[in-house]
Amino acid sequence: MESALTARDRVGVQDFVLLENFTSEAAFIENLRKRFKENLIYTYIGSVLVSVNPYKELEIYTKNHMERYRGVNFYEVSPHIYAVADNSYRSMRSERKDQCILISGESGAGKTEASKKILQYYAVTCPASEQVQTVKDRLLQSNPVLEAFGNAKTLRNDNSSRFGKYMDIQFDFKGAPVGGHIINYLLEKSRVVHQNHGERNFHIFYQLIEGGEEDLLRRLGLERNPQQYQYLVKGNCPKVSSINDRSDWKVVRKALSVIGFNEDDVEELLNIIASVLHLGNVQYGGEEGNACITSDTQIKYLARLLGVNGAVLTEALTHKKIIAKGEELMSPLNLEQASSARDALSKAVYGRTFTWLVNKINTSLTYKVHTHTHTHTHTLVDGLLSSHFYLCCSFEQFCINYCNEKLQQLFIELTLKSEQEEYEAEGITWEPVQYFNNKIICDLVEEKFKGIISILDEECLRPGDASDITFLEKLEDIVGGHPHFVTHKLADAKTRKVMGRDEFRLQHYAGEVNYNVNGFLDKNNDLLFRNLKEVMCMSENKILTQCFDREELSDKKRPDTAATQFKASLAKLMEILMSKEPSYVRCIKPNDSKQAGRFDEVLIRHQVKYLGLMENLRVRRAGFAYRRRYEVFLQRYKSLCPDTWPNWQGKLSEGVAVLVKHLGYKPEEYKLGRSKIFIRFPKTLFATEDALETRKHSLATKLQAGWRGYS
Ligand code: AD9
Ligand code: MG
Repeated sequence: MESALTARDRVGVQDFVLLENFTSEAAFIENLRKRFKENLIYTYIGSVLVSVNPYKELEIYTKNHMERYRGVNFYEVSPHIYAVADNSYRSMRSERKDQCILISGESGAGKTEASKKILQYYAVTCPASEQVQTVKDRLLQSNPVLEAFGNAKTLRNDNSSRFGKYMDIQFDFKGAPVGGHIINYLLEKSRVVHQNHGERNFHIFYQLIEGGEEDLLRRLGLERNPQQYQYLVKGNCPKVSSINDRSDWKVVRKALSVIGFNEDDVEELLNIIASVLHLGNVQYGGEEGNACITSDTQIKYLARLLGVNGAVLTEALTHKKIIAKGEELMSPLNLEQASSARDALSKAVYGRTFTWLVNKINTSLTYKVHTHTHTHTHTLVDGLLSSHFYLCCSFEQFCINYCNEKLQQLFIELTLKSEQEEYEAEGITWEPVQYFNNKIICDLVEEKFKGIISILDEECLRPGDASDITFLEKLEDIVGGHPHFVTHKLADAKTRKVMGRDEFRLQHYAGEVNYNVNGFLDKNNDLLFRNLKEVMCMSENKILTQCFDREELSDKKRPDTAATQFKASLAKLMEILMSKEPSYVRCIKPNDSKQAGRFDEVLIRHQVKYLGLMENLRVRRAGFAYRRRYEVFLQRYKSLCPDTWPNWQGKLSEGVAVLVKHLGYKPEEYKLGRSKIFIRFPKTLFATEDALETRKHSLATKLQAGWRGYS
């Protein structure tokens, strides 16, 4: 039998708080490596779950595994995503408090897979009636649909979520899921019209082309060859070995009907998807710089599929409506303007259809209130975080990194808060922990009037010569003195070497990032020419009539900019999350080649840093490494003390006091709270674990000797 000591040597500790040298990043990574080698992909930091993507199927997600984690305390079984799901579910039921699970990590780290595992866990283990079964099915089936429309093959992940997702599940008083709600954030719309080399557009396009039935494709005017479509050829990557578009198409079609889409809905939806492909093939030519459309083939299809007038659409794709001296004039677009108007239309149509899709799924998940109205919600948040470590970032990454900062702030605040609350509840003196508060960076980005977003908005609204460069200059004027901000002009000689003149650099909590201001104004404006909007408002496509509201045309007020909308939705999200009890899953990607068994230390060290794991561990270890409820502690170790073994009769806390005295714990090594024992150093606990192991070993030897005696 392997002793506890050698087992620890081989597989590491299952909770980082038990690391002797808890401030050492090297020790942290070594522990992760040991466990990864043994296929132990999960490790805790207290109640935070750290997960390393194994890039292979592990036999740890069976129904048996689910059963094993049901109703069991965190530390009785090895770390698992099911333990987090189950604990969170039980807290919701017993404490009647809303819960949320925040899943973070860089692209390809396993966030989406983790959220699916949690959902499956609830689908299998929660009670179900017929009505509940429908909700469960719909919750599960919303995944393939959202992935078809919102995921794509990127260089980092063959199934990368190109949007952030917040998913609420409502449970009734019996603990059965009775409804749900999804909010989507920041769909990467630019992917619809452009993909980098080796990447693809959203899955749905390929699924439709590869899997769509003959007569469907005929109706949509599509050919069964993705290479025919301008919007699908940019990345030069029509096929991906890990993806079967044809069978995925079947899965998606089925999922749509489970969610409650009827044939009409599906037809209108596919009309739109096909229209985007036709739009991409609209080519411009023209004399004297004025754009005109070279062939009307696409316009014919577009007119039919979108239910719009072809001539009006043609005009809108080649002209811009301007109002001069109170009169409306059509001003011709040049080739470049026309192509970007066309692409803006494709992005708007796709983006709004995606939001429509989410709303439609939400309608199907809406909880129909019956006799009981008391529900608690459970939230899963996936995909809002991605890597900081791009050399140079764009507007989109700026938004994502801003979100990272906010979530980090929430994480630190809530971790500290829950530590503090636990100490108070247990009657133990709280020892304050020093930590870096990244509020200063959040303020730099979001503060009213003098934050980066406000400055950007102002430039977007300013008529005249506003440009990306004037935006950069404004930044220098207003936030130039901020300790976390620098530009080429303001930087010291060393930093200047690694910065372009059109960049600004933010010192994020996890490291420095350069942002190139190119495109910031356009992307933040996210404008669609008025006449294109008008055409869409006239569309007879039932989905588009919901996406393009005529009121938008009459409304004189400008819509909010992209960054301001995002800031508002983020503020709302933070408010929701603050009101819930959080659990965290921190996902780590072991290598950049999507390979099983490869542990790339440099890459992992980066992630440990930007996920703030060392900081998290420090906070968690500031007081006591280990804490356990009295009954759990006594149950596990009572055999080590004759006075508590086999059955302790008195109060649990007194039993534990007797037990630790017998084990020789020194007063500075532990504290007894109201319901828990707190142990300061891991070595104390290890000594007790080893004593337990030795006892089991000697019992087993005696038993064997006994049997031999009888045979
Ligand atoms: V992104 O930010 O959406 O680009 P995610 O969501 O973090 O990213 P995802 O969950 O999609 O990554 O995981 C990427 C791939 O890793 C999956 O398609 C699986 O092939 C693989 N993976 C992730 N987690 C597991 C796991 N627990 N077991 C086996 C896994 N494979
Ligand atoms: Mg994902």
